[in-house]
Amino acid sequence: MSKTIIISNRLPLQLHIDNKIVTSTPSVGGLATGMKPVHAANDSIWIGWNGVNEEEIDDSIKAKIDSTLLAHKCLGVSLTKKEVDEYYYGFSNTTLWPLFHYFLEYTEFEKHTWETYQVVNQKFANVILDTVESGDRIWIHDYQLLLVPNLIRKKRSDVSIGFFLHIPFPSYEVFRTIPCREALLQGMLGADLLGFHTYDYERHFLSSVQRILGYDSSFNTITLDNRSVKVDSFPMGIDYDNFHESAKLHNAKEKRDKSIIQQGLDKHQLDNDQAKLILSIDRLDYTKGIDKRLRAFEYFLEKYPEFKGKVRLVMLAVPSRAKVPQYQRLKKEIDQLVGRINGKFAEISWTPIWYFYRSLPFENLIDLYTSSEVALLTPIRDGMNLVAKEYIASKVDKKGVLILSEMTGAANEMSEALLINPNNFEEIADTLKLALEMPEKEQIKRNSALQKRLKRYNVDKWATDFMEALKSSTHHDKRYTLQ
Ligand code: ADQ
Repeated sequence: MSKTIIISNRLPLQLHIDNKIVTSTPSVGGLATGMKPVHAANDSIWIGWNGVNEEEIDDSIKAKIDSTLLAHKCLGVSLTKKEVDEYYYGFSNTTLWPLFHYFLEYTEFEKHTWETYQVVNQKFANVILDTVESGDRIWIHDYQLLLVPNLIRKKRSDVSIGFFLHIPFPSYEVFRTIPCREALLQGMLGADLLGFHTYDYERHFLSSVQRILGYDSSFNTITLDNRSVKVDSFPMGIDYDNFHESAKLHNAKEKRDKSIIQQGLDKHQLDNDQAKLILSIDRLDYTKGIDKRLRAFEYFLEKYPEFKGKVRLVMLAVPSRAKVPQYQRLKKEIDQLVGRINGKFAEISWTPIWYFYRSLPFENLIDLYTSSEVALLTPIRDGMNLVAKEYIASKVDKKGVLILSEMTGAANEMSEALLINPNNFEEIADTLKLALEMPEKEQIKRNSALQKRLKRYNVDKWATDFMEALKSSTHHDKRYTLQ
C-alpha cells in the first residue's frame, strides 16, 4: 500500500538528551502545529532533522534517538554542527528567510553556505530515496528544502511530489536579486504540485519562473519541456475544533487569574483585574514587527492617556534562531523597549506590559486566547499567521477583537478583523481604541463570520485539498529531465 512521506526541516518533536536518556516534547511553530493532526490521522512517515549535532552523539545514543523518533512515526536526518550552522542558520535563515520577507538589508549571500545548503538538501533527499516506494506521495515543506523536489524527481518518476511554501514568495524584482535564482526555481519545479498560502505568492512565483527560466504558464500549469507542474494556492487552516473545544473546557473550569498563576506565569502580580488584556504572540522574529508593535502601543498610551491603568499588553515571544545575530540584536532591543515603556508609564498598581520570553504549553495558550479582549498581531510580513486564526477559534462566546496586519497571508481570509498597516502607528493607536470600545454585538457579528470560515477551512481541509490536487496533477507515465 502506498504511503505519505512528510518532509520538513524540523520534526514535530524536539529531543532532549540528559545523562544518556532521550526524551521528547512537541515542537512549536506554524508548520509543526499545522501538520501534526495530518500526521496523526494518516499512514505517514515524517522525515526531518533530528535536532542534535552528529559529532556529539555516540552509536548507543543514536539508536535511542532513532527508536524515540520511530515511536512517533518519524525518521531523523543527521547533520553535523557545521552543516546546521551553514545550511540552517546560514543560507536558510540569513539568506532565504530575510529575502523572501523583503528584508533585503538583512540578506547575505555567501558561497559556502549555499554549497552546504545543496549538500544538506541532498542528505534529506537520500533519506527519502531510501524509504520511498513506487506510488508513494511525498509532501516537502518550506524554504529550507527548495532543492529537494528535483533531487527526488531526477531519481524517481513513479512517485508524486508535492511542495508547500509556508512563507511568502517575493515579487520577481526581489527574488531576482539572489545569485542562485535559477537553481532554486529548478529545484522547486521537480514537484508535480507547488502550493502557496495566497494567490499573490503564487503569481510572484509564476512571474519569476517565466522571467528567469522562460517557462510559460496557463491555468495554473507550467509547461516544461516534457512535463507540467501545477501551481496553486492553499491557505493553511488550523485544527479549529481542538482550539474551540479546549477553550470551552477551559472556560468551564477556571477563572483566568487562577489559571495563569497555576501555570507558572506569576512573574507579575495580577494587580488589576479590571485591565483589559491586549494579547501579542509570536516567535521572536524581526518579520513579526514586535518592536513596531511596542512603539505603537507606547504611542497609543500617549495619545489616549485615559486608557492608562485600564489596559495591559501581554506579550509572548517564543525564543527562535537565537544564534543568528539579527535575532540577538532584536532580543536586546525588545528587552530595552519593554523596560523603557514600563518605566515610563508604570504605576504602583499597574504595569502596562507583561512580557514573557518562552514557549508555552497548549493550555496556557488557550488561557491567554480566551482571556484577552483584544489580539494585536502586526507582522511586517507573514506567510499566513496561524495565531490570528487560533485566537478567533478560541472565542467560544464570540467576544474579542482581532487587530491584524494587512501584510499577513491570513488577512486575505479575515476581512472581518480590524486590518492595519504595521508601519502606521497613528492607525494602530486609533484601531486599538476602536477595538477596546467596540460594542459586544459588533464583536459577535464579526467573529461569527470568521469562525464559520475557519471551521470550514480547517487544517484537515487544507491537507485534503492539497493531497487531492497532488493526486490529480501527477502523471507517472511522463518522463522529465530538469537539469
Ligand atoms: P511561524 O512564523 O512560526 O510559522 P505562525 O503561523 O503564527 O508563525 O505560527 C506560530 C505557531 O506557534 C502557532 O501555532 C502558535 O500557537 C504557536 N506559538 C506561538 N507562540 C507560542 C508560545 N509562546 N508557546 C507555544 N506555542 C506558541 C510559519 C510562517 C507563517 C505560517 C506558518 C504556517 O512564518 O507565516 O503561518 O509557518 O504555514
